[in-house]
Amino acid sequence: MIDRVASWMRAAERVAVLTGAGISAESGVPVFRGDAGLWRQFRPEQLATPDAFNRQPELVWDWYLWRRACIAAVQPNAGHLAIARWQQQRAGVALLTQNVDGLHARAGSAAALELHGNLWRVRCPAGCGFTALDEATDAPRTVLRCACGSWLRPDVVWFGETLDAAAIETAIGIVADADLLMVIGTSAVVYPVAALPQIAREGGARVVEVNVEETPLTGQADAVLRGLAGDVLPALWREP
Ligand code: BV8
Repeated sequence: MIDRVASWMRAAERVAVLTGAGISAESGVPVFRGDAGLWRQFRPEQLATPDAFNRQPELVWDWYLWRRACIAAVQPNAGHLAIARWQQQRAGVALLTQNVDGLHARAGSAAALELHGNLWRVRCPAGCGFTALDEATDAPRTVLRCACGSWLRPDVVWFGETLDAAAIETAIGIVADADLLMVIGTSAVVYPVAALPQIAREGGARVVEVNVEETPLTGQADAVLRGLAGDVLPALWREP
């Protein structure tokens, strides 16, 4: 199946790549719906919400600063690096990610459409326009309030919040126009991103799932590569 998908990649003019938390798992970044250590008593749906932030901004910031420290301590893995190589070595590869960890950029991917934002960026929710992109270091951000007095927030899309309209429109255009969609390391349950593979299929694309376990997408995929992204992805493309 690897060889068949590799031949699809070579033949495809436009390849869309959609990643989720699973591509960062081998770097050591806890996935969402697994056993995420000290945060296991919380579900992301409880903390990654505007309501949680409005009620307990310190708790939500503790979670994001903990995640920042986890991410700052790790490196991109072979899966991230393989995708960056695809983008460097051939034309027509568009990268969409649900991840907010910034690891695709650190792996050398020039353009990753970050559909759920980026936890290294903060913004003022009170509309004063302040925003800042912090260095991916383990030095915790200490300024959590805006000069205008409001709490700053991580510039990510929380549950119950709509995605940036331009970003999701761009993503829909990319997958609708793709010949091949690679869906890597996502449980395919979070909408509206989880609707993208169906849009790709309706546009005539082949859909390939790379995952260590079955997901709601598995039955709809044209090919399933069951394995670690860090093992599977490098095998899919050899420099011509
Ligand atoms: C929206 C940013 C309009 C924050 C995230 C009821 C009320 C309100 C909303 C809803 C509702 N019902 C449904 C919704 C919509 C909701 C939703 O889909 N909920 C789900 C849980 C049912 N969506 C939203 O709210 C979205 N907005 O719809 O607005 C609206 C408004 C109001 C009401 C209705 C609609 C906003 C969604 C964005 C939320 N923000 N993150 C942050 O990260 O801090 S989502 C979060 O989950 C991350 O972005 C993450 O990327 C994303 C998806 O998770 P995955 O990436 O798939 O990660 P997961 O751990 O789940 O899976 C990892 C996979 O990798 C697994 O399959 C595993 O097997 C695999 N894997 C592991 N290791 C490897 C591997 N694969 C390969 N190799 C490996 N080594």
